[in-house]
Amino acid sequence: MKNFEVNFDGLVGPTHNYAGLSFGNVASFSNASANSHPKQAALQGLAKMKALSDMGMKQGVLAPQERPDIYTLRRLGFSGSDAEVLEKAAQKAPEVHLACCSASSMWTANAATVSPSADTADGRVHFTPANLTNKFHRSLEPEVTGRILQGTFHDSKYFVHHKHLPDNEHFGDEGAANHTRLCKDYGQEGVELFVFGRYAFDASKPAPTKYPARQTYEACQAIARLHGLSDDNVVYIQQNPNVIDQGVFHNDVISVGNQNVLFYHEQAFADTVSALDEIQQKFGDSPLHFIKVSTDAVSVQEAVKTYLFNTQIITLPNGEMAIIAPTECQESTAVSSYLNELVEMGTPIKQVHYFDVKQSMKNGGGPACLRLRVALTEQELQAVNPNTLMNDALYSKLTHWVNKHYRDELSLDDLRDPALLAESRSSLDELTQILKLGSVYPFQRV
Ligand code: SUG
Repeated sequence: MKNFEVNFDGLVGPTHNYAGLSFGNVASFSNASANSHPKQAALQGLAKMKALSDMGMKQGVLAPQERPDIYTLRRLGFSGSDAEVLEKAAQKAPEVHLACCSASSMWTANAATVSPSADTADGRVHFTPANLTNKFHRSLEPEVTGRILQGTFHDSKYFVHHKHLPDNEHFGDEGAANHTRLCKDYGQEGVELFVFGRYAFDASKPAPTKYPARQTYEACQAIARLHGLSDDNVVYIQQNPNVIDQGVFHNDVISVGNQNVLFYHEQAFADTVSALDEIQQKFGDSPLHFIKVSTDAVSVQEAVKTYLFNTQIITLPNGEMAIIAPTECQESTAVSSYLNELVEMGTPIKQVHYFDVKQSMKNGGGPACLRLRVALTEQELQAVNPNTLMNDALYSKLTHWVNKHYRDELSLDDLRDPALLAESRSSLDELTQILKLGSVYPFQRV
């Protein structure tokens, strides 16, 4: 039986903007208030999905969320018609208004943590949406994310959906951005790596001092319990607090794994030696490639700027691995020469492909942020909502849909325009019909 790793990319929503909402995320802060280009952003994302599908990869798409989030604004005391709610919020609480307009659900690496059926006690694929408690704008996502995931993976014979963890910083959970799975084959039992930034219940343990650690150890443990993972197949690793303080707000900004490869920066983890020992011991005898990038070759600062580790490592149908990198890596002399050497080093990684996802990168989201990995058996893949799987027809429908509905450019001031709310809702209504997701959005449920 064949097994696949399917990348489910987030479709960029119509309100894509730069509001400087993510303290600790260097790109988000440095591009705050710049005008954004939602149409270009969505088309860049679709081009990456189409290219991976053309390489013979299985590729899916996850719908964006409804923004502006009028329901949250009402919960926070703004009243009147939808247009009045929007205008009052923009005037009286501009930061809250901007947070409720973010298209941040595009980074589906933060949508959920997923454990494939080969790893779980009941032999089904488990999903837990991330609660994203550390950032207000992102904490608005998990409810609808859960519905979108259920609309995509709806057969309970194969798929189990958990509720997101309690909405509290003690259980701060950022989903697959801090989770990597190593395995021999996607369908075989793997070792799941849960990377966290701090211990919530023990303040004496090391933690970053400048920027927040978004993920806790306790959240990782809760996910492993919910998913029915065996302790023999799980490794908990603390991120190096110093790299969080240099802008590594998620582990996928400093390391990435695929099958028998772990690609990481030498400063990524708090205690690298014991982490790698435990991984090796739990992985068993077969070859495991730990590809370490030294600070001399690429500094942490350069890694954060170029997103060398926010690359996707994919296994092509011919068995070779390829790195899907942002063009920022190509533009850096240090990183591009490292990548040129990497493909000659004798590791399974043999190719590099560069993609322009600059609209997303300007908010700190690289190729790997834009996708949620779901390892599936052939039968499980058959059970996925087929309308969400990329092919020529879906690509052309979605590019047409973006061109029809999205604005070319948005300023932060445009986010108070009630016409944008109407455009956003009518486009999403049409999208749920294209993807046959059902009524997942609040405006469709009243
Ligand atoms: O959570 N940026 C996102 C980027 C998420 C990247 N994901 C992964 N590394 N997997 C974040 O910080 C910025 C929004 C703004 O500033 O407008 C933002 O939310």
